[in-house]
Amino acid sequence: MTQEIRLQPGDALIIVDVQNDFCPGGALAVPQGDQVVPVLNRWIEEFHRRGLPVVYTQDWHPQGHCSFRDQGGPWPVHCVQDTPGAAFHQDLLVKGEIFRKAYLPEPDAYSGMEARRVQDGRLQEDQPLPRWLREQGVRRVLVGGLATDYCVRATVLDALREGFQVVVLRDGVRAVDVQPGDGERALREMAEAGAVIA
Ligand code: VGL
Ligand code: ZN
Repeated sequence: MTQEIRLQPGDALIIVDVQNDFCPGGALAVPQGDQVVPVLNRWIEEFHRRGLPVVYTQDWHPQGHCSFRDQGGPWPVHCVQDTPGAAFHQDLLVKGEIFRKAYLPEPDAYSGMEARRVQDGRLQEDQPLPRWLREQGVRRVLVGGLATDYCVRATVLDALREGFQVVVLRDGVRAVDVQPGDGERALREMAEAGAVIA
């Protein structure tokens, strides 16, 4: 089901993992991952115009992270802390709070709801994203970014469990599709869990 979205007070925008390693040329490239950037930039500007919060998550792994193949994990080395691969795509408008996840050697964390706020360059263990959102009076989150079938999916399902209303920005997400159809299946799963696919 697709629906038109009217922004209102209590809305926040979550930009999930729009990082170089998830874009074409990156270590774990999502096909057409960079195509979310212009779409999300329009949403970011609209949120700023309305004075609504925009937050960004980053996959932020130490070297030797448990999700890497050389450690027995499923993924190539990607999004290593303070490397160009972990940086945001250069065309993404970055103006808002940054939250980082999976920053310890283990476990892995796909969900942005497990991310912690970065303040003055330092990660604040006691500021998980859901708490910060509640403190801002956020009731509904709009979610876009990478990848539909991993971190977007996990972020959306967790946000619903945390009690937020969730809208997935369909044009603003792309899937890894390790198996063909993973992205479409993830969208269906998110819709069945209560997310609006816009
Ligand atoms: C992600 C695979 C590994 C994601 C992160 O951001 O979707 N996918 N780490
Ligand atoms: Zn990762």
